[in-house]
Amino acid sequence: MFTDAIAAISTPPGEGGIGIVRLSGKNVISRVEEIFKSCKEKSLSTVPSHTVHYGYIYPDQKGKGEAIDQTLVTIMRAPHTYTGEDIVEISCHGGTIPLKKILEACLKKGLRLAQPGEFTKRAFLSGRIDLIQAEAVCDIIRAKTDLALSSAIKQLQGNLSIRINPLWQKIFDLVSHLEATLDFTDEDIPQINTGETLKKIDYVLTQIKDLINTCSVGEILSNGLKATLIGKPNVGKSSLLNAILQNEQVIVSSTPGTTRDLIEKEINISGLLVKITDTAGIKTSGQNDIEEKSINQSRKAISYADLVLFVLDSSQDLTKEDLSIISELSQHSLDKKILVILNKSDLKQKLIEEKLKKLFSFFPLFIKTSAARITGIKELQELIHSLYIKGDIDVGEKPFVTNIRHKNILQQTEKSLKLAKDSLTQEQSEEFISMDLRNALNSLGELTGKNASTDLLEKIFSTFCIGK
Ligand SMILES: Nc1nc2c(ncn2[C@@H]2O[C@H](COP(=O)(O)OP(=O)(O)OP(=O)(O)O)[C@@H](O)[C@H]2O)c(=O)[nH]1
Ligand SMILES: [Mg+2]
Repeated sequence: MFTDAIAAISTPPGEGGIGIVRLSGKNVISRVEEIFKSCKEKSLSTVPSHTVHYGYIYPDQKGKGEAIDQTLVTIMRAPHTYTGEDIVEISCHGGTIPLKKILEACLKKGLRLAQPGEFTKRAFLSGRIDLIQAEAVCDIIRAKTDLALSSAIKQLQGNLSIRINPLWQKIFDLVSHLEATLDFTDEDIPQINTGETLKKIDYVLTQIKDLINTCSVGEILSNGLKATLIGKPNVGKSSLLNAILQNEQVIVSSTPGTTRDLIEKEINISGLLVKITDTAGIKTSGQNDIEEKSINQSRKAISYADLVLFVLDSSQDLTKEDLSIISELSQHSLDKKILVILNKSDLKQKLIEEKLKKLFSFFPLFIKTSAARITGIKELQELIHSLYIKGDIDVGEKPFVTNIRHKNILQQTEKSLKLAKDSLTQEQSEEFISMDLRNALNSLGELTGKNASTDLLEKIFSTFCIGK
């Protein structure tokens, strides 16, 4: 455990109803006692744990000079605290000056200013939470939607760790057995059974693959769904975006080629963060340099998207531009979801949905809209939501891998396990099998933090805010 004590302002800068200075570590209660005058004449050193006390904080010593602020002081004694150490939280009025002065008073009593994420780092180092849970704290703070929050809180409650820990244990048992047979050749340790060992490795591999498969959805949960509006000029892409956003944020005009740069807007569709990019209408070729560049940009935007919203003007027959986009999209039909929007449904219709479906069998979904009359927009949003929420994202207890560090480690573990499996089936020396399994074990240990290096911890916690 640490021998020093830390302090920081835990609430965000600016004005607020209340502000909190948080302290953790050795002797924090007795140090606050020196500057806190309880209105009920209580001594903080003897009050029970997890109790709140009303009184005044002074700059140097209680009762000496002018009080800084009227406060509520919460006392939490080790070990049942966030950091596992004694914690004091001073709630004062939420202004920059009272918070700053209370923090200064604490620092004068020998506390040190906490580094970013240091409270959570102490929680991790004291074994209160593992590294996956520590990272979830950051995800909770940064969650942009209900779904992101729901996934992060489950991660904090340990739903991913519960899946990882038994896998780590299984590999650990295999490695221990293998290394024992290698180290103590004279003793009576039974040789490993190839069939059984393969079975065990396969089991862990399947579990790891299952988790890796959740990464793409996990990415959508944490960073949002990337949707791109694609179509030839003038079909109403920008008008559709405005209709979805419910205001005129993007320029619309009857002149084809209005949109030139990519425009990204965020919208929260029932808890799902959707980042919609409006693009320049794609023509078979641009007439000038700027048009050519805009068209190329649009093509690139297709490759970034999770979901392509392909817009057609249903009041016109298909043109060669539509057909060329369709042929381009057909190459993405396996790696992306594609939704065909038949816009301008308020005008006399030339495109018949049924005929189109036959023509382009790879398009899974069609929807009719009128950006001008704002019809079909709600249905479009519901369709996007149901495509992911009822489709890929089952918001049950199943964990999603939302963190790129976790994804990389799981892929690394998968690689090592496959190598171990190969070594085993090729009847290579047990040293090789043991080495591959140990690599897998170390990777998983890095994931939960069992064997995370100081550098790694530094890297992770430095992205946290101060006071967390
Ligand atoms: N009647 C009708 N007109 C529409 C509809 N949606 C868009 N428009 C009109 O179609 C024209 C083109 O709309 P935009 O939203 O600028 O089309 P775009 O696809 O973004 O065009 P570019 O940016 O040039 O590629 C404008 O005059 C819109 O008012 C619709 O649903 N019905
Ligand atoms: Mg436009």
